[in-house]
This record gives sequence, C-alpha cells and structure tokens, in this order.
Amino acid sequence: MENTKKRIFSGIQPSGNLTIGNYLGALRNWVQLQDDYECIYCVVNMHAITVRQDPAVLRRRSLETMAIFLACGISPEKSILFIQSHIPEHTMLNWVMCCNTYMGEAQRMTQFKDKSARHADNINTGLFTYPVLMASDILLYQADLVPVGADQKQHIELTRDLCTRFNNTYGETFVLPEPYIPKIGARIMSLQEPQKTMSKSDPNPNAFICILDEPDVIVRKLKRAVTDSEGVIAYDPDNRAGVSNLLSIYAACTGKSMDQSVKDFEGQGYGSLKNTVADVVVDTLSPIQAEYNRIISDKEYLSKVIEEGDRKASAIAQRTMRKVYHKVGLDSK
Ligand code: ATP
Ligand code: LTN
Repeated sequence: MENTKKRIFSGIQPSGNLTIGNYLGALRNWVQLQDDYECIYCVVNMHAITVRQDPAVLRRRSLETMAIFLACGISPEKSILFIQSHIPEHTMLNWVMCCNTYMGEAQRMTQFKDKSARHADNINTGLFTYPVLMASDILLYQADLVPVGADQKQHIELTRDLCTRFNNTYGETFVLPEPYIPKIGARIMSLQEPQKTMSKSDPNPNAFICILDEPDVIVRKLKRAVTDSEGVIAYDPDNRAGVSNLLSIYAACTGKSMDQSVKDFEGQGYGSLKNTVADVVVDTLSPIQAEYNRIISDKEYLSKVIEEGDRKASAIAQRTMRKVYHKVGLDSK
C-alpha cells in the first residue's frame, strides 16, 4: 500500500547536555507524533560546529544525543533516526540553497544576532548561514511538518520563503513545510535569567535542568531559581517571568492547563511551588534516565540503530538531490 502519512523532520544539536527545554519544547512532541506521521529525527552535529567544539566531546555527545532520543521513547521501528554528518547530501543542498538566499534574509535572523553577541571571538560564516543548512535539512526530506520550540519559528519561516522561491524559479521541487509548535512548553526560560530562553550552552549550569540531572541536582537548581518579591503565585510571563516559567514547567510536566496549574498553588508560597515543581520534574525524568542508562551501555545496539537510520535517510536524500542537481543544471544529462 502506498504510504500516505505526512512526513515530519526535526533535529537537535549535540552542543551540550540536553535540557528540559529540549524535552518539553521538542522531544516530547516528537514521541507523540510517531504514530500519525512518517517521522525523521536527526542529530544535527554539523550545526553544532558553528560554535567551537572539542572533537572528542562532539563525537561522544552525538551518540549520547541519539541515546536520549531513544530513551524518551522515539522508536527506530516507527521513525528514521540518523546523524546529519553521515549524509553528505545535507552539505550539497546547503550550497545550492546558499546561492538562493539573500544576505538581507540571513541578516534578519535573531539567533545569528544572539549567537554572534555571545561568541564575539568566533563570528564565522557558518553561524551566518546556519539557517540555510537547517532549511536544507528540512527540504531534503520533503517534510510537511517541523516540530520545534518557539525559538525556531523564524528559521521555519525562512525555510518556507526559500522553498517557495526555489519552486518558482526552477519548477516544483520541494514540499512546503509548516512549523508545529506546542501550546505549553514551547519556550522554557532560563532559571537564572527568566527573560532568556533556557539553553544547553548557557555558561551557567544553574540556568538549566538537564534531562540527565540527578534528583538532588534538580531540587537544588529549582531552589535557586530566580523569582520576584511579590510573593503571590500568578501566571504573567511579561512581568513575572520567573514564577510564570515555574508554572509552565509544572503545566508541561503534568499535562494540566495553566488555569488549573495556577489553582493548584492558590495560597502557597514560592518555596512550596519550587518543591512541587522539583517533584514533577523528577517524576517526568526518572523513567527516561533509567532507559538512557540501559541504552548508552549497549553501544552495539546504538550503532545498529544509527546504521539503519542512515541507510533509510540516505535513500530519501539522494532522491531529492538528484532532482535538485537536474533542476539547477549541475548534472550532466
Ligand atoms: P544551543 O544552546 O546549543 O543553541 P538549544 O538548547 O537552544 O541549543 P537546540 O539543539 O538548538 O537547543 O534545539 C533543539 C530543539 O529544542 C528545538 O526544537 C528548539 O526549539 C527546542 N528548544 C531548545 N530550547 C528550548 C526551550 N528553552 N524551550 C522550548 N524548546 C526549546
Ligand atoms: N536549528 C535547530 C536545530 C535544527 C533543526 C533542523 C530543527 C537543525 N536542523 C531541522 C528542525 C529541523 C535548533 O533547534 N536550534
């Protein structure tokens, strides 16, 4: 029977230890989407080198990131799981797309502006063209839907612009993708500077909770989370960023609505809010951690999953690339 399921593509960089932001904003939804879509999930290690990485650490983290995908419940029987650098078509399409992207478009990307400010000693052209590589990832697999956190919305919009331009210039080639952003958990904020998105590459480890953090570490980081001096628990992300972030984490982990979550804490203080949030985060992460420890010690299984995923991804990527090279006149036929 013809496969009529819509296709999903998404990726996470192995640029640090994955956080609850990565889990609640992205991974958790990846798991849920597996039954209704044909899902392709990627460890985007080529994106990670836009920031300086230790080669041995990058190699290890790429495997660990894949083990986290599996531990969260992504199944190699249902989804294609692979590593970006194993499929050379990503760089091939990246170059073609770079030649179809305007400087002004890339210059508008806020992630580039943020990352150049944070890495002023290494503002490289890869960091600048990062969103074009991301667009290439998505278009290469002809994805209909891209599940990401809210911070990636602008990159998906750029991907859509590049897709439409390419199709108009060279004839129908790529599927036009749409973003899929969760209602709750799309933007988990830093525990130390709650106006900023929680990020795994934050230099301050108290700013984020890692998926693999031990329970006592989770409790400690949440106890230190920045709140305010109002003393009343209410959801108001613009003015009460810290408390609202703790409420969002609670709502995302328990599956409760924000109204219900706020009600759950009526009349309570920040101390008990932090303790309860720590409990639900530990409950959410414990089964994932147990599964991770099992998978990471089975390197043979992990390599088999990656080999199989690479093979399936490669077949799709090659098909698209043949089409693209023909359209732009880079083949010899
Ligand atoms: P880095 O800090 O290295 O740039 P990151 O922690 O921002 O990385 P990515 O690998 O760039 O994470 O993102 C992977 C996925 O996780 C993306 O879909 C992104 O939108 C989502 N994500 C990352 N951080 C958060 C967050 N704080 N809240 C919700 N979703 C997030
Ligand atoms: N830029 C993304 C990671 C990423 C991605 C992708 C996400 C690279 N390629 C393709 C979705 C689809 C980020 O989360 N920072």
